[in-house]
Amino acid sequence: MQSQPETHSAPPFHCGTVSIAGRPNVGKSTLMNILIDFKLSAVSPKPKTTRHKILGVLTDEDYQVAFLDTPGLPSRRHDELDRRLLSSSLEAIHEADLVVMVVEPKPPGEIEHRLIGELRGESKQAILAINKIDLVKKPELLPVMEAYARLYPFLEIVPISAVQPDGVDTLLNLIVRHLPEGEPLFAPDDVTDRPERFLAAELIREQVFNSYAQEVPYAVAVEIDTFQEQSQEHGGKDYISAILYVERDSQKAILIGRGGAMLKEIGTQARQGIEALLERPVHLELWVKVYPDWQMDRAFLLRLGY
Ligand SMILES: Nc1nc2c(ncn2[C@@H]2O[C@H](COP(=O)(O)OP(=O)(O)O)[C@@H](O)[C@H]2O)c(=O)[nH]1
Ligand SMILES: [Mg+2]
Repeated sequence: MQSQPETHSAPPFHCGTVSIAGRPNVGKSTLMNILIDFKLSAVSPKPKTTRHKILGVLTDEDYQVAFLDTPGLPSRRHDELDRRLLSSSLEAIHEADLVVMVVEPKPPGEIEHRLIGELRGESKQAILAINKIDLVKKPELLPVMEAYARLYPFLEIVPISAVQPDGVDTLLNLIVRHLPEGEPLFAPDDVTDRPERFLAAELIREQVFNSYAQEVPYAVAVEIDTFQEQSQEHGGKDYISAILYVERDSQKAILIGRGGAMLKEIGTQARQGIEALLERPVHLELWVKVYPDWQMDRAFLLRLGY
């Protein structure tokens, strides 16, 4: 190819897929939401809130990053759902141009060793983000950074706090710097490839995770039954009806609450979240059904996009 005399040298455009990996509850979804500046991925104080590989796209003048939030590596593999969570997390690592491995400011444990094994297997380019540094004192960080540096040739090791947020801009700059040059894959306004009905179901599931104690959230699957935009029957609001599947009658009773109070509360919270997402008024109806062992039903899991 003949070299052209350059009159304007625009900075190169960096573009690529970045998988956010790590054990459950380290703050992967919180980090992705803050990075893309959009409340896309469900967040709760409980591990394994995320059940899908979720794409979040961030576009700027000279870069586009396609982040993949992942369920994270579970420590156990009991049922079909666990297996799917693990395989979609591993898939996301394989697909990525770059992996951001998120850890807590603690020495590496079994899951971290396993994850690094996966990275090593493919000689993956990876950045380590040590999250939740707001919870520890500075001197505690250094030995953690050293321990990780010994385990894998991370491109960068960046201490951050996704909630404050602190260090996230630095992290983003480093991510972009290490992405290949290339053309954008998504339109500038695209935030995700997930349809609105998926995001609505996730907002409902997030409320369940934030409103109930241990057992119930893990027993719940949410399916959007009807999604009618600007329904005439509902005064021009979007009409959404969703089914919350639980495994047992006892869970159904807990989910609904005395006189339906709990379900009503979840409905109100979720509706507000969905309205913020769609920027339209919404009429939301929630139904509860018992479906024993839905976590074992491969076809059902596929239907829900797991
Ligand atoms: N103190 C603190 N908490 C955080 C931070 N990042 C996330 N969290 C909390 O950790 C919990 C799990 O976060 P989430 O993003 O759902 O983790 P994920 O399972 O890795 O996606 C939530 O309660 C978050 O608010 C952080 O930087 N500092
Ligand atoms: Mg998550």
